[in-house]
Amino acid sequence: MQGLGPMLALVFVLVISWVLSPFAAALSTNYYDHTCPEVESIITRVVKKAMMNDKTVPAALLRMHFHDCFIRGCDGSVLLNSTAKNKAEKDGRRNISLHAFYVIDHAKKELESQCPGVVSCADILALVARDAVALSGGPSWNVPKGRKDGRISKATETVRLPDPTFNISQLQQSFSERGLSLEDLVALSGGHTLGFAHCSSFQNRIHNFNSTHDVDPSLQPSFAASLRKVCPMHNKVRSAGSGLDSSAITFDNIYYKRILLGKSIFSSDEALSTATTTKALVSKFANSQEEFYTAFVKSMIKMSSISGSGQEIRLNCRVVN
Ligand code: HEM
Ligand SMILES: *[C@@H]1O[C@H](CO)[C@@H](O)[C@H](O)[C@H]1NC(C)=O
Ligand SMILES: *[C@@H]1O[C@H](CO)[C@@H](O)[C@H](O)[C@H]1NC(C)=O
Ligand SMILES: *[C@@H]1O[C@H](CO)[C@@H](O)[C@H](O)[C@H]1NC(C)=O
Ligand SMILES: CC(=O)N[C@H]1CO[C@H](CO)[C@@H](O)[C@@H]1O
Repeated sequence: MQGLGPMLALVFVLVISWVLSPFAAALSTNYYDHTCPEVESIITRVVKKAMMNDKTVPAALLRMHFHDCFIRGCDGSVLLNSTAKNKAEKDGRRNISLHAFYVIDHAKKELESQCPGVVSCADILALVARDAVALSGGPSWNVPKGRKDGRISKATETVRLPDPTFNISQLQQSFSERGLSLEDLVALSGGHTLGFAHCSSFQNRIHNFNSTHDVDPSLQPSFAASLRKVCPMHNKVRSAGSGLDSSAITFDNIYYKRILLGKSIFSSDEALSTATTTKALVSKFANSQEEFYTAFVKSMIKMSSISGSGQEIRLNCRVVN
């Protein structure tokens, strides 16, 4: 029985490392080369078509991928519908105005007819996010692929998404929990060059800011006045709000210029200018769109690689197999 001890130990080590290793193997840019060679062109065509009908689509898709990756890794959990027994992420807090899920459905339908059961919903999200940026005038990049879809989506977990009232330490904490640095935080916040915010998301800055200031003094006064005009204290217009920057359908570096001018929308945007390191990055990106694009691509690939524990290729992105 001499040899059994080490043998058991070896088996033990193998089992443990299998359990601890993320099921997801490393992602690769050529993942579907043999199984679904047209995957990217099919998806790009669907995104282009949707954008022609609705200019809000790119912003929605970019944000959807971010919300997916921040909860349970990039595993398509944000796409799952609630069921009788389970309230899903999309019906949780901080999901306000997630939309354009139909674009994912269209892409999935095309892909299922070309290469059934092959392309994960999580990969579709990563690809549509890249297309959303590129087709809005921003940079393009090679997307690593091979994510698997998860089977769990819980509304209660969306409280773990960063809140627009967060200060710099809270933002740093939220990003570092996911392996993302301060540079990733500043670069990825540049996603706010696209899209729209409802009044409720920046209400804290324009009414009852704190006991000494009704309005956040870091807001440029006439800009604050214009926000207060669209978003009065007891706002009744549910769709009211503001573009996230002055060119909300173009992916550019104006977002950073506006932070420096006191014209950002969320406290979390303004917060980037409150610490020396992050402020230096805001200035760098405000001065050079090139530098912003390079950093954004690097950080998107990083965020987009946060691994989940998905194990299947969903056939319908809204329901588990
Ligand atoms: C840093 C922490 C972040 C916070 C606190 C935050 C918060 C928010 C909030 C509150 C909204 C507006 C929701 C509404 O009022 O309708 C929003 C919109 C948006 N966010 Fe973020 N976000 C953050 C990071 C990101 C990242 C990393 C990305 C992508 C790279 C992103 C992309 C977007 C986009 C594109 C929109 C516009 C969505 C649309 O128009 O449909 N955000 N964000
Ligand atoms: C998911 O929910 C949406 C919106 O409520 C609904 O239109 C759609 O039919 C649902 N899809 C599935 C497969 O349950
Ligand atoms: C950020 O907010 C947290 C929670 O309110 C607080 O403990 C912390 O001191 C704040 N940090 C900064 C830099 O303001
Ligand atoms: C209100 O906010 C301003 C600007 O951040 C700050 O200077 C002031 O001390 C705050 N007042 C209170 C009572 O916290
Ligand atoms: C897409 C969306 O906004 N879904 C839901 C987000 O959560 C609220 C509150 O739980 C729901 O009313 C929305 O339908």
